[in-house]
Amino acid sequence: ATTTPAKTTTTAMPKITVPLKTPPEVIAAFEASYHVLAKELLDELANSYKMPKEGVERMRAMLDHNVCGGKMNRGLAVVDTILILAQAQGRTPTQEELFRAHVAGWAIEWLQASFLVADDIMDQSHTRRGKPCWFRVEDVGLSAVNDALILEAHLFKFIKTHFRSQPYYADLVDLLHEVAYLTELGQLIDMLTAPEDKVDLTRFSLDRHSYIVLHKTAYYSFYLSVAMALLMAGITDERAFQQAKAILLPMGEYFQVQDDYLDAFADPAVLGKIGTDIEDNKCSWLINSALAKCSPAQRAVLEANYGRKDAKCIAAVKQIYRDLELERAFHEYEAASYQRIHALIDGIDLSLGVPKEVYVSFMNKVYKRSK
Ligand code: GPP
Ligand code: MG
Ligand code: MG
Ligand code: MG
Repeated sequence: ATTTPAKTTTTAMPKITVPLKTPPEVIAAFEASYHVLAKELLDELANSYKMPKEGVERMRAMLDHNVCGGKMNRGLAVVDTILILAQAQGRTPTQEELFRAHVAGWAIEWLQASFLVADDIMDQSHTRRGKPCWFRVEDVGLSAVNDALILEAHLFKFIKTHFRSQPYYADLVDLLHEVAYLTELGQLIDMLTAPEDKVDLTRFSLDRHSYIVLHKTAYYSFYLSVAMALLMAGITDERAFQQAKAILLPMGEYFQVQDDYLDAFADPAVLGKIGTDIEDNKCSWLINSALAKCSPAQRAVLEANYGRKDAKCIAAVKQIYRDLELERAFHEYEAASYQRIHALIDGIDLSLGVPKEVYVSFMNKVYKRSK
């Protein structure tokens, strides 16, 4: 009951079944590889870098706090894609291929950890994955800035260890650098559009929102997983990468709109983080939708209360969101996005060697999520 019916395609691809959820044994194997990579990094610190024991222990705590405990959608998407691509070729991946898929998946999870540690400082957030943000942990503080830099350095270390003998190693490293850069550009515009204590709602627009979410989220959260798997599967046709972007970037945009929606409307106990977009003056999907629908009087309330670190102001903005029925608007957007993305998937060129199931499986992970 956990599988979608296999779809028959017009080309001669073998039958592929996509589990609605990644099976628990696939998740357990992926998690086991985290411990392998963390141990490699920590052993190297002690042995090659002669780091004092105290430093190694601090690094271990930093990794456990920041890399673990997430949904692992991005990392598992690499594994799922490798499994589906192998199935399409009528074979099962070797143990080495599977382990390399894990390493590539953890590279994205490490990159994400690096971004989140930094993002939580910039957004002055409180909790993440049900725990205090790393910079709020006692004795961490702004040394978390260095930890964010270390997390990024780590992934290039273990990518080198496990991929340097592969013919696509340079392409893989280049892809990671490019996607990290795109994410940082998105974060720049996110921050620039949300100055503290300078609320100017005319700064916001859906165009600005699209630029931000495409860059800060869609590339690293969606395109990167599949692009890494394509490189690993030996797919070199540029059109396969363009096709992946054409589907996964809209999927990433949808995902960040969900993130913006959940920021104000989800239960923090379920979401694992407390929303800060209203007080942080963020160019969120919700404020843009509110501005498109509000009356002049409601706009005045938003002007007076948005971007202020005061519980009463936040409540006033949320009340306008409710009065404008933005929850309903979001659910309409969600249904329309689902249709649009499935239409994109249905239109793919199967001759490029990437079955639809790669994209269906990714969409299954995020559609109607509550955290
Ligand atoms: C999500 O923004 C985007 C990121 C976490 C990327 C950050 C990129 C850097 C280069 C630091 P968000 O602030 O809405 O995420 P969240 O809601 O999880 O805090
Ligand atoms: Mg944030
Ligand atoms: Mg942010
Ligand atoms: Mg957010």
